[in-house]
Amino acid sequence: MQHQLTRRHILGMIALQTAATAGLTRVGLESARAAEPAAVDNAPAIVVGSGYGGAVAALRLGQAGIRTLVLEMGRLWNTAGSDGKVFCSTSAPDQRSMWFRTRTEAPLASFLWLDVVNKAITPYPGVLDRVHYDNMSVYVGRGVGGGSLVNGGMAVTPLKSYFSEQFPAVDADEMYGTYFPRARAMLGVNAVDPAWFESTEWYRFTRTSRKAAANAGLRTTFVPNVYDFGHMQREAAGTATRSALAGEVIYGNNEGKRSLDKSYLAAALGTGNVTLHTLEKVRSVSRAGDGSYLLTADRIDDSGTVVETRQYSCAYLFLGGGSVGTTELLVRARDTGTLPDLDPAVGAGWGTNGNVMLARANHVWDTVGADQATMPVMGIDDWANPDNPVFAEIAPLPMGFEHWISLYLAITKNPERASFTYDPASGTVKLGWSAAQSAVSVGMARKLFDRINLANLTIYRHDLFGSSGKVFADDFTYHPLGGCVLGRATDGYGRVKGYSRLYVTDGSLVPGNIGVNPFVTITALAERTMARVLVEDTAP
Ligand code: FAE
Repeated sequence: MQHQLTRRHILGMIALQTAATAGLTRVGLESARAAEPAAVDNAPAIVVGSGYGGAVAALRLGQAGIRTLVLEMGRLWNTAGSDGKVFCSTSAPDQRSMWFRTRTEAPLASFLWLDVVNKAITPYPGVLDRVHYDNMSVYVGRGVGGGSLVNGGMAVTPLKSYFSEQFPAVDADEMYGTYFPRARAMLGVNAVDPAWFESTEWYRFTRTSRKAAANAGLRTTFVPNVYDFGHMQREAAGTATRSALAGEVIYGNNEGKRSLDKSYLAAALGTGNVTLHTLEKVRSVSRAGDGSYLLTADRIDDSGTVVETRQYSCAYLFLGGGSVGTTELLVRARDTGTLPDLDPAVGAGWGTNGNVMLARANHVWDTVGADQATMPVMGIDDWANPDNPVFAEIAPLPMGFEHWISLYLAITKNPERASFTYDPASGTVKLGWSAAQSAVSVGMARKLFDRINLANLTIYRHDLFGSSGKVFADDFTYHPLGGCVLGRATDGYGRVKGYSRLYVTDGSLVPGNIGVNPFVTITALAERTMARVLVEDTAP
């Protein structure tokens, strides 16, 4: 891994590890001595959520010497279960897999139309959640590290021209010169060794998809990742414990992946200024007469029972709950009157990054291999095609036997957007996404993959997304984006309109689509926000 660990990282990692071993739900630097930080009810700065946006905010606040409290609804994922592993495997999921479910809800629901994928589990604060709205569900990570715990690690920097199209008011030269490189370095982005890629059985599936794309005249491109490819090669050589080569990904990686608890969050804790409370869900935000923010948070136990409701206050509030987490909090605050001056643009501009999952059946001679690494390293890049811009990740489908399936997660340039609204009758926040809006993504994905099928004389698989024979999985997204769009619900730096000292730092800033997998963009934008805010806004 290119990234060098600093003393702060190491201290922070020890604190996280010791806190987990000691069963602490509050973590600070003192946790390195197995001491639980005292419960606090106020801090100069509070950060909600510990995904990419939250982790960047926590580190930069801590480095600036500002005492900061991070509130995360998920748990700390550093303790081994009875099987000696922190995370459960994808093929034999247990309670650790999903957030308070009695049955797993994996994206690929079936094989040969058979209901063989999902399993009964005990409700528990598991690491992957699927948040259901009408016509769309959103996969998110839950725990210290948010989405970094469950994602495929693809660390893609968007095309500069498309970034500028989506963020016309942001200085793209500064982003590509300063903040994208800063984000990549901090995240520990690295690339697969091309020679190893060409020769290893573990990426046969990718080479087969590359050939099929080339037969249709399409370009493929390598994409970097935050999984340590040195570790992966050692896994292949039998000198390291297998994780990416043992089918682990959506329910967490036990080895190899540089998730946020090993990068930004470890460094944040290492500053000594950051405390993290786990299993605490912020349910409302309001403002006191003196201008400070008041938060109400429910602390839950492993059964999901609320064991305590706590009040917090802070001068500076950073929202990093992710596109749906942050947007739901703010829509609720505006429409129930606790933050009535929020802009009407809060809740609007949400999209799925045009996500569609699909699979093709290859000819018998085009094998994909029984052995497949779970970290994607290549995409079909047809984004420059003005008639039908699509970037399709070549996704793994490790089943331990040859199945001749090529799986893809297509990112399409779907212009459709939806809004979140508060429903007073049910007290819930709803998303106005329609099936017709998903059909736009499907139309674009179909156009590209019809072309690939035609050139290769191959067909789609009809058996992987439930018993109905669905070919295009268009009812879920891995890439929720928008809801508090930069420059609309906020100013050009994520400062929320209508309120001072209130910031959004996560995926809700991105206007619905970014053309590639989004976490590098989210991280880089958060770096840009923090750099500006720490200089311009009065230090607490
Ligand atoms: P996120 O990482 O979701 O973090 C939000 C955090 O806030 C979570 O830990 C929540 O539990 C917590 N939270 C939310 N609400 C509250 C509340 N009210 N109180 C307390 N805590 C709260 O947000 N992206 C890529 O770039 N490359 C990939 O390869 C990739 N693969 C993916 C695969 C899967 C299966 C999934 C689900 C996603 C994938 N993504 C990928 C998307 C990526 O993980 C996602 O864009 C980022 O995690 C979003 O970062 P945020 O900071 O917005």
